[in-house]
Formats: sequence, structure tokens, C-alpha cells
Amino acid sequence: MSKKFGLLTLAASTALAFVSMGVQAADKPADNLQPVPKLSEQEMKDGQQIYFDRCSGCHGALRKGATGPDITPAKTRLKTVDALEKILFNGTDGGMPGWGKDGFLTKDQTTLMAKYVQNDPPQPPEWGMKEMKATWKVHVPVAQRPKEPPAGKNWQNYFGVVMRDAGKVAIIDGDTKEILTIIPSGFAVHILRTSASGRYMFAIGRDGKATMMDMWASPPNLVAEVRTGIDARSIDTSKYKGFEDKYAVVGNYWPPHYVIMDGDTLEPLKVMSTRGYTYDTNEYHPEPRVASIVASHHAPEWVLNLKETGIVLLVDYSKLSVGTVTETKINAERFLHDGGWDSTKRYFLVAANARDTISVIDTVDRKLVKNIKVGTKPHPGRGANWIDPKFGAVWGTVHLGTGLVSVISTDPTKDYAWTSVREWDLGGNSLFIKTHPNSKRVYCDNTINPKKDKVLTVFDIDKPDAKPTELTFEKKVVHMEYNKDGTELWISLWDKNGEVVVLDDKTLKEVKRIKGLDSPTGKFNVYNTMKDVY
Ligand code: DHE
Repeated sequence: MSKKFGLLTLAASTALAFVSMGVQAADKPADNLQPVPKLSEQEMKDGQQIYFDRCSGCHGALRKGATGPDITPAKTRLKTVDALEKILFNGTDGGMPGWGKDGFLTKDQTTLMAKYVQNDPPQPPEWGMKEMKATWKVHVPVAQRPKEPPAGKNWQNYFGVVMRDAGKVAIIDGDTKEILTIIPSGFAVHILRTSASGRYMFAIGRDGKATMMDMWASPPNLVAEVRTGIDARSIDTSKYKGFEDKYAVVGNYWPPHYVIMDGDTLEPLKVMSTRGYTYDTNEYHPEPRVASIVASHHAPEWVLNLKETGIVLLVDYSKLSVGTVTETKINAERFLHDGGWDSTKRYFLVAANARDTISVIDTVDRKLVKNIKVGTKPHPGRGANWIDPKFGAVWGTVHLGTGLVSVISTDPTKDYAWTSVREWDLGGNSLFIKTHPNSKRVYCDNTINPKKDKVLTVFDIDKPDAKPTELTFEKKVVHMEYNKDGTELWISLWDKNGEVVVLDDKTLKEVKRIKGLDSPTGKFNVYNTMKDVY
């Protein structure tokens, strides 16, 4: 089994807003440290761009480490440029992709990056309300938007499909499989989420640009956008009773902050810093990045997961109209990343991936229930909930670092609650897992396992000990989503000439291929996303 977890970025580039630090002076080498290689201003700029595209997601803008290790010069200068080049080119057993070997970096770029990471990291600029307001655009004022849903359209069965490298979102009718429209969005769009009513779909780009799309328009259209920072991965909206569709929130990687926006227009209303102290050692961290966000159904709150400090924030937005945002801090585990609700939507299960842990947060009693040790680097996406024939309600995660599906009991009345009750062998590391309440199947991709990246693995819920079925496609398979009724599974074939393949959930036969999609990754059904069905 390969230990490689190439969180691959396809070829893409963007105008990076990081500040150039200019020509670097050579440092006097300390006893055991290599000298700092000299780089020209242009080389530093090129290094910054490549670092942002390939490295910062795992190692952090300031390189202090998270999913990947600390690669500040204090660590990288313990190695020679030659040794660093080899790591960059070939990858590591610890999970780093072989950027050269896999064709994403040339030999010269590999050498440049080996030298770049021995130089001090440039400090990226801050991005406050003034900068956000300057980028805020309302393309369709509220008064000019439709008053009714589109007649004769099953709009709650629309899908938003991320076209990652194109920086666009395709809106596809889940009934007819017709591409209704393609909407420009942020650079390397990461995820989509919907408002509580489902009417609006929101995208967040890696460049921090949030875009808002109206599913009631025919075809759906872009109604507002704002750039909330310069590096982001998560977005959600207010879903609690009385606050439906009222606010949206974006969590940023850089600057380390979250931004609350008006739910109709994306006007930025409040910026809150996440800088602070690690939950366990109380050390100051300059870059606690906001990883996953979910909207509570039990209180007017969002659950925000702060990666580097290991703190889960419950953010109360109910008094925002008088300018107050209240935070409750729950100590969980460091390096929080992605996660999802259990089937009751009371417990949030989030991966602390570099600690091989799933942290369970009770959003009603507002506390950590348990840190559960699982396999190497759990990566659930939002995870999957089903009823196991022996153990009842369970939630599952796959892993970046091992070919294991950890199946965790979520029934608090059982004495085995919040333990791993089953472990399925996937035969390779994976990115995403999916099922639906109406399905008897659990699907896992194998995107980051080079030997099986074109394979979709299918487990049978009622025969949990049976060998899974494997379906092989002609291109790399990534991310799964159901239609509204839970009868069809949509998967992406991740390629420049990508496709979405629609499978019949019962027969596993292909129903349709939706072609002409540039690098499709995540897919989000309107109904399932608004109701958090997974
Ligand atoms: Fe993701 C979810 C961060 C790489 C596709 N990704 C998430 C979430 C976070 C995150 C914090 C949870 C958002 C939420 O629920 O609110 N992802 C990161 C990274 O930091 C990382 C490791 C590296 C990076 O620089 O981005 C990374 N992610 C990837 C990829 O390489 C993927 C496959 C393609 C891409 O877009 O670059 C990818 N991530 C996704 C998808 C989801 C996601 C499709 C949503 C899953 C879901 O079903 O909700």
C-alpha cells in the first residue's frame, strides 16, 4: 500500500498577493545549519507563488506545520539543498507528494523550492474590512431577484460542481443532467455550501473570494461576491430557526480570521481574529487557520475549527445586529481539519488529522465528548452516517495516511459509543467517503493511492464483513455526492477534460456521463447540502 497522499493541485496559477521580500542576504552558517541560499527578487516571487499553490495548505503560510511538518528554516537548514530537492521531487513516506516525480514541478523549480524553504518565509499582508469592502460587488440587487422558485423546476435537486482549475462552478439540473450554467468564482474553488432555504449556493475560492449564486434565477446566476482574505477553504450560512439565510461566514487560512457577511448581499459585517494560544501548551500561534465550519441546528451558532491551536469555536451570531459576536472555546486537539455531523446533528466529529484523532463535540452540552484515536491522518470530508446491522448508528471516516475506514459508534446510549466498532480495509489511502439515509451502500474514493486512484470502492452496509465491490474508471475518481432522493451517486473524473459520472445506487450501472467539465472536484446537491444529509 502506498503511503503517498498527493493532495494534488492541477496546473494553475494566480496573481498572488503575498508581499515580496526582495533579494535575500546570505546568513552566516551556525554550527549545524546550512547557509541560506541567495535568491534574486524574481526567484523569491516565483518561490512564493509555487509555495502558495503547492505547499501552504499543508505546511501553513508561515511554514510552522499542520497536516505537513514544520518547514521553517530552523528545520530545513538542517538539510542540504540536495537532500531537500530529493524530498520535493520524490515525496516522502510521511505523505508528501512527489511534486517532481508526479510532473507538477520541473527540475529547476524543485531546486528553487529547496532553496526557497531555506530562506525566511515572507510575511503575507493583512486583509481587513477596507480591503474587503473594496472587492465587494452586488451583481443583482435583492429587489431585482426572482420572488418565486423557478416554475416546473426541481431546483432542490440542482448540483453545484466545482471546476477547480477553471475557477468556475457548473450548476447542473439533477433531473435532466443538463448543465444549466457555468458561473465564474474564486481561484481554485474549494467547496460549496447552500443557505438554510437552499435558494443560495455559496462558493469559496482558495484566494478567499466568496461568491453567491441564486438557484431561483433561470438559469442560476452570480448575485454577489467579496474577497474575504487571501487564502481560505470554508464557508457556511446561518441555519438556526429565525436566522435562516440571514448571515454567511467564511473561515480564512490567511489572514487567520473569520468574516461574517450579510446573507443576501455578502456585505462584510464583522471580522474576528483567530490568533491566540495552543489549547494544550498555551503557546502563542500567529497563524491558527480556520478549517471546517458547520452551522448548528440547535443554537444560533457556527462551529469553527481552528487548526493549529486545536480549539473549536462556537460562534454565537444572534446579537450581531447590535455588533456583538460571542465565542465559546472548546479544547479539542491540534490540527483540526474537516468533519461533519452525526445523524442527529447534535454531535460534530472533526479530524485532528496530524494527531490521528477524531474529536467529538457535543453542540448541545457545549463540550468535548471524546478524542478518539483512529488511523493515520483521518480525512472524512463530512463523513458518512449509516445504521450498522450490529452496532446501530455509526459515522465513518477514511484516511490520508492509511487504507482504513474507521467506523465509529455515534449512539450515546451504548457503552461502545464513540469508539471504533469496525475497521474496513480499503487497500489504500483515500480522500472522501459517502452514503445517504436511503442507501445501503458506502462509497470511498482512492484518489491519493497511485495504484488505485481510478477505483471507486463500494461497501455493503448489510454485509459489513463482505469484500467490497470495486468499480474502475478511466480517470482519477474524486468526491461523491447523492441526488436529493438518494437513488443516484455522482462522482468526478478529475481531469482537464473531466466528467461527472452518475451511477444508479442500487445497480451500480452508469445512468449518465456529464462531459465538458474542466477539473471537476467537489459536487454539492442543493437539498443534501442545505439539510446536511450525508
Ligand atoms: Fe480540501 C474540504 C482544506 C486539499 C477538495 N478541504 C476541505 C475542508 C478544508 C480543506 C478545511 C473542510 C471545509 C468545510 O467543511 O468547511 N484541502 C484543504 C487543505 O488545506 C488541503 C489539504 C491543501 C490545500 O492547499 O488546499 C486540501 N481539497 C484538497 C484537494 O487537493 C482537493 C481534493 C481538490 C482541491 O480543491 O484542491 C480538495 N476539500 C475538497 C473538497 C471538500 C474539501 C471537495 C469538501 C468535501 C465535502 O464533501 O464537504
